[in-house]
Amino acid sequence: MREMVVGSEGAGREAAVAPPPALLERLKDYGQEGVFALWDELSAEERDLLVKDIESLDLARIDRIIRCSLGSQGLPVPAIEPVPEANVSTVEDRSSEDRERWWKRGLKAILEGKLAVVLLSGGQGTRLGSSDPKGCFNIGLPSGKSLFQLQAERILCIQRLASQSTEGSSGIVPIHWYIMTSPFTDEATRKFFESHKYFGLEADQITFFQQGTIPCVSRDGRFIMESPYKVAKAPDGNGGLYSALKSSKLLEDMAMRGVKYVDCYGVDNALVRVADPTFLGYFIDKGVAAAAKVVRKAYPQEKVGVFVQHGRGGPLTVIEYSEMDPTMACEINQITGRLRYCWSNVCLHMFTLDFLNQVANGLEKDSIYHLAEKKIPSIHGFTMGWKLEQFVFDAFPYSSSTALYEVIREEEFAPVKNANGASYDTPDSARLMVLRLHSRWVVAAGGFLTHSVPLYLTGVEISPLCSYSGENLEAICRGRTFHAPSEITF
Ligand code: UD2
Repeated sequence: MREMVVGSEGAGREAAVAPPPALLERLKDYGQEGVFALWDELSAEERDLLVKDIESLDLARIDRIIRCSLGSQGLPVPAIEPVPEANVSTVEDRSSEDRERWWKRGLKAILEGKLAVVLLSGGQGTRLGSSDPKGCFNIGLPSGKSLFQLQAERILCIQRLASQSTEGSSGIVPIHWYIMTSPFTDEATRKFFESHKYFGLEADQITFFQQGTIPCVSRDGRFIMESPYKVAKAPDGNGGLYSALKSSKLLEDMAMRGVKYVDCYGVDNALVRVADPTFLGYFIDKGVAAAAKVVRKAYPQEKVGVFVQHGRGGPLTVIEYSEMDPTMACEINQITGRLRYCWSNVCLHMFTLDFLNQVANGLEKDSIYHLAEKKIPSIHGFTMGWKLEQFVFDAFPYSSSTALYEVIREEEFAPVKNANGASYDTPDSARLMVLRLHSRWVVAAGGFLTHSVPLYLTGVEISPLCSYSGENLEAICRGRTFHAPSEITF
């Protein structure tokens, strides 16, 4: 690093400015002084950008996270057990009376304004091969609707059903929709909603907020430089939700609106039942702090987390597919013949607002982040390094009581993860799941289908504005014939 230039020979030249000493000292405290390695080659403007970038970082917190996360590698994993069957409400356990009761109870709570919805939409659509936010993606349904539009219209439908569920109700009570974005998805997401006039929702019933980002680090914990004057950063995982809700004071916003329950889900599921009254009614009935919808795992290597219990009687949590021991994933329950760890996380969660407040403070102190080894774009080309993430299901161990609610995969879980051409979780596979489910609804309501290609390759789509989960279709379908592929709407 060049010393300060003095004397006549330096008069005409730009004085070589050293990095701010105090900032340099702080970086040395954390072993991150390497960010200034190219200082001498930077222009004055670039130096200013670099200093501002470093000053935007909470160095003490990031250092604690890096040390705790890298330090926890290889530590013994606490003993885990499969989830006790008593914690799971299975489809076969529940009667139609249960479902009816929960449906009505959920609609009542929604009409009372007690439910808010949180959409996790900060992920980048890397695997999908799209640079747009995943919610913008059109999976090729006859209507051409995006995932965002399908989800917005399901909210509209539930608002209508809630207002109709009580005699003399005072009309539509908007469900507030909090949409978490990241720096990669925020602008495009807001523009997409604005250009589609919020899909019929009120603009003021939607709140966009950004999750945090965190530096990417080399294997030995050093910041990776994206450019000579910028630290490489990545979103802090969908578990960044909790600190984002806290820092943006949205938990207070929810309390001010009278919210008691929060439905939290991932955007990339074409069959997601947003603001599901039955799930809400079940959740209220159980009186627990946290709940999740689960499906039976299809096969050991399926890319889903699985719920486990930390030791007998311990709290429930999820082991992500990327952190699951392959041998453990294949273990079979000798009595049932099913996978021992069979209850899959499908990113469909329900929390009480009280619990979210508890987690938002607890997780802040929890500095162990998940490490994902990725190729990070850097000044040295693509560099293998770590992205540090928190997962939304890291909250479950904070819950003294977690209930799991089995749903049928073909009705509620159609992941959109990979570009068409991949063997699973593609827009094509998700589209077919939607068309097959809705075709079954039409037939169940007395309708008939004709099709010019084999039925297993097509079907009809029912607009969420007509029906949320197959209800109220008799009047539209009975005795009528529909040609697949087509959309049935009002
Ligand atoms: C998620 C679940 C996995 C399983 C699978 C089913 C987590 C951590 N893992 O795996 O257990 O349920 O889905 O499809 O939930 N997101 C953000 N910010 C981020 C990263 C992700 O908002 O920083 C959102 C993302 O937009 C999506 C959801 O979280 O809505 C799932 O994220 P993902 O695609 O990274 O998770 P995936 O598919 O690896």
